[in-house]
Amino acid sequence: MNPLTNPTASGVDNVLIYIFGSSLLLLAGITIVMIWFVIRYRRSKNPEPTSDVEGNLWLEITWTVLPTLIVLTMFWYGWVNYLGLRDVPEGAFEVRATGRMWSWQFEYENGRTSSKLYVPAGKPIKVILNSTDVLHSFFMPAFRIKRDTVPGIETYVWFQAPEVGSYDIFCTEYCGTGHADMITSAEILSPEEFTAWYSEKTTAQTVPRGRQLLEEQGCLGCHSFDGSSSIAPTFGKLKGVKREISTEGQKKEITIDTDYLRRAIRTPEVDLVEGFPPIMPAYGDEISESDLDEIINYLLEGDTGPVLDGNKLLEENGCFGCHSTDGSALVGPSFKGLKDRTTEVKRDGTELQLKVDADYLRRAIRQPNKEIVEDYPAIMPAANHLSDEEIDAIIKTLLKGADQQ
Ligand code: HEC
Ligand code: HEC
Ligand SMILES: [Cu+2]
Repeated sequence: MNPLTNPTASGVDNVLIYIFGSSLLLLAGITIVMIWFVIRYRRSKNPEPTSDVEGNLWLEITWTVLPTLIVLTMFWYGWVNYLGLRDVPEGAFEVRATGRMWSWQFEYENGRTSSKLYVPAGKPIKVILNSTDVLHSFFMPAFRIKRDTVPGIETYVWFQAPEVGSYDIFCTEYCGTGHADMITSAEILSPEEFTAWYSEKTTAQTVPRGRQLLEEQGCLGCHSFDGSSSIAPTFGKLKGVKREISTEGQKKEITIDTDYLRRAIRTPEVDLVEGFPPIMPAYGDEISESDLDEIINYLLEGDTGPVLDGNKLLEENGCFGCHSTDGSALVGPSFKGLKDRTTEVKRDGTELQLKVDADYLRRAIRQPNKEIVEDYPAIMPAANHLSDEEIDAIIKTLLKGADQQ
């Protein structure tokens, strides 16, 4: 197959042009003959009938057989191209698309998930369709493919993008309040870009914030984690580590804790680590208090590897389809200010006032229909596919304040 074509679109377009074109020709032909007859045989010109034709067998056969053939070719051409839409070329790359109220989720063979469809250009793509709740319909206008997704039934579409680009994906089956939000895109990447994207660990994993700050603030210009820099003390798991320091010329041994690290960063000239020159600049306003806490935590605990990014998890799992971060109520309550909220819920018909904490949030996500928030419908889907670590990361983010990009 030529990678520079859009096979599904050209197939559908050709059928459309053929049917529309032949209809147009017939319309024009019949209209012209009709007008000509009206003028040529009008009564004022021919007061008396000029001929009395009984019939014409050959003419009748022609005008029966010819239109039948035209209609049959329309059917044939349409059928062949329909089969083209259903026959997925061999070696197609498979992606599962799940429709749910009110977002699409894409899942790849290696387990990666995303809220946009990422695929390589020039390769046939098979999209396996499913729905978790109600009828949705997967529609990619640029590729002329559209198919309903039905809970419990697996269907599919396929397409091939000739080149790199971004194309709309819609839901075209009215599925409730948030129907219009079920818009996303297919991001067609070059094969190299796609391979890179596909082999990234998972989008929900990121470098911890503390590590990012150390890099952004230039701390790693002097400090290292592996002892490779001798200008400044090596970072690592610093919690409980003993230090020889001198404060105003007085030597003493201390155990590293939060307060010590805070002083070491805000006022490095106060406590000097033995054996190092007093060259560390003091960091004031450029590091906010909350960023400083992140740095300190990171230094105390050391590098524990990539962490799960709660915001990305919320995004990828379609939580933002029903929950806002700006205080506005969508289908569900807003995530804004969750931490300081007392929420009114109904449990087994009894009304309760609950303080929002990690335990409550865990229940709200794992078993959303046990405690229903007042004034909201009990339609939140249980997030059964999320691991405990993922739920923990989400809860942490919700308590800190989720932030939808
Ligand atoms: C210009 C080089 C330089 C830069 C940039 C620098 N440091 Fe330092 N840092 C030092 C030196 C030298 C010491 C040891 C002397 C002292 O205590 O001031 C030190 C000490 C420390 C200590 C105490 C470490 C221990 O093991 O007791 C901490 C914590 C620290 N730095 C954090 C930071 C952070 C966080 C940043 C970035 C915001 C940073 N440093 C940027 C040079 C630097
Ligand atoms: C189909 C819409 C929908 C989706 C998708 C959805 N929720 Fe909800 N959520 C709701 C509704 C409606 C409520 C309120 C009724 C209830 O408690 O079940 C709710 C309640 C909550 C609450 C309790 C809020 C409070 O103010 O007490 C939390 C926490 C929550 N959802 C988190 C999530 C997370 C995390 C996800 C993604 C994994 C998610 N939701 C996905 C609709 C949704
Ligand atoms: Cu839908």
